[in-house]
Amino acid sequence: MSSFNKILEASAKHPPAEGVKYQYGTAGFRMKADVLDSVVFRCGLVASLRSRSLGGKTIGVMITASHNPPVDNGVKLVDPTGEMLIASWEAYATEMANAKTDQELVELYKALAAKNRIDLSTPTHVVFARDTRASGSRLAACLNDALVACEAGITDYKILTTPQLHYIVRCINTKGTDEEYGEPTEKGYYEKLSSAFKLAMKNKKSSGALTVDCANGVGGPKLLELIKYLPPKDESLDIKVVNDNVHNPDSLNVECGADFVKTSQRAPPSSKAGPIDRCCSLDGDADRIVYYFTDKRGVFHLLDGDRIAALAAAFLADLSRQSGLADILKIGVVQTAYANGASTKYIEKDLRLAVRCTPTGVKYLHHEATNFDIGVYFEANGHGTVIFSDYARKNIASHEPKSPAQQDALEILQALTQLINQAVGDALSDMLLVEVVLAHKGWGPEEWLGIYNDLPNRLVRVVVTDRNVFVAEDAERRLVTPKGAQPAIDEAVKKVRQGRSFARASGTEDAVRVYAEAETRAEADDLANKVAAIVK
Ligand code: 16G
Ligand code: ZN
Repeated sequence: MSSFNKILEASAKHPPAEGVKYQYGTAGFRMKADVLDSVVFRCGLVASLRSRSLGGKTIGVMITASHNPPVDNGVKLVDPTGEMLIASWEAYATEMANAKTDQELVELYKALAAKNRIDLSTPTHVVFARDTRASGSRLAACLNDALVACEAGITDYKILTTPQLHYIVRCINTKGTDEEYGEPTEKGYYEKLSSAFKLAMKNKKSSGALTVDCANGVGGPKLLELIKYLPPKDESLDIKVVNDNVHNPDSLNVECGADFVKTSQRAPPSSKAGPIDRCCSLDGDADRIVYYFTDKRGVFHLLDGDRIAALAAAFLADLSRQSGLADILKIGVVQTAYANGASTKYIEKDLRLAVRCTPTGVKYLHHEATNFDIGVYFEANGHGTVIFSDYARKNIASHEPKSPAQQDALEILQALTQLINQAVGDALSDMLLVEVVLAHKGWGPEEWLGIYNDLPNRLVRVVVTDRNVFVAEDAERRLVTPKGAQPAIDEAVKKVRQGRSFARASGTEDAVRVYAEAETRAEADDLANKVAAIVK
């Protein structure tokens, strides 16, 4: 049977749901799991084409819906560097997902191959994994059917965190090159992180335990595995794992996890942490993290992505100075418009580092961060990492220290280039990074909170008839249309002290989001409501 006929036959077993329009959004396809079979199947076809278009490089497919409810699922593709799929191929995935018939799908497959001059006999390799959702194994079987039909090389890594799959893709594609990233196995991932962590800690011991809320998702079992590779808790870092129940898939992201904590601005109700206890929460696929604690008066404090970026940037700037590399390494921080104005001010004025702003979505931040030698990027919601350029990596690896102090700082910096996931934001790697910084500074969460005072802010979700009329510019900080909206927002902003506000169409929901900050809580709330009324 020809390979086209095999695809036709296999596709017939995975018909699309009627009346559903699919779109590859900011983080892939994401919706109710029961309408995703055809989409995941078709993503298999796209992944194999993408792999063939790059001469057989390995492509990843991750089945997850991150912080969404348990009934949802999703699928996203990983490019050979371990970064997200390039935008032009997102459009192909959307086209394929919306093909009405099996025949139309095969015609599209052929057309894409022709358009990109893809030789369909090129060997191909697609690796995939899923989070702990109940629908994951069914969807993985759909993907597998597609890969078999188009004669792809397949490796099923079963259950992994999203960043682990990105790591594996990067390892496979760099194997045997100068850029070799690590062993393309889950064990290789733990070994790389734990040995880098040991080196970066330099025998420092963290003060007090760290409680990690794993959102009842894949981060739980994976963190428990990672802990086996870390130094004994009484010598280094004591991690208490909570919300790691993956046997009840219905508890995933429910009243716990990074999104719950960030959105509701409180600890998971199940939390047993005491005053000043350091806590953090991962999201459902462990690519996002936020820290928090409750002070002695019982007031909750969030240490979000902006704080992680500020902490990491401060530490990296110190290390590059202390190691004698400050003159040759350009360090910068990338944020989105959601970053609290106080964090931006702290980074620019106190740390004297460059700050860039991009539209929302990890791929934009990641791309912008590559313009620095050391690019720190975080969204306020906890997605982010630090990227070292080739130039930075080479200089950090080969620099000759001129004193024991320089040597010390250099060794930590070298370890950080290994500890921090270079492919994508990674909650487990980010957590170890934060722990290294806090241990070296001898800080607890209060000192970290004290680096700047957040401006009071408010986020409002506005349901509109058509979010597509909300076109933004200047990294989503200003609206081009509807006409008249931006001048009205400017007017409202002018009236409050330290005011800043913007409205942007969500990339994941049918809504417009309004953000406002100001000197006081009342002014921030008032400004958010005014801007919401303008866009409604
Ligand atoms: C997606 C993005 C996330 C962003 C969020 C914004 C990735 C992996 N995820 O979840 O970074 O913050 O969308 O959602 O890029 P919104 O457009 O609905 O506000
Ligand atoms: Zn996630």
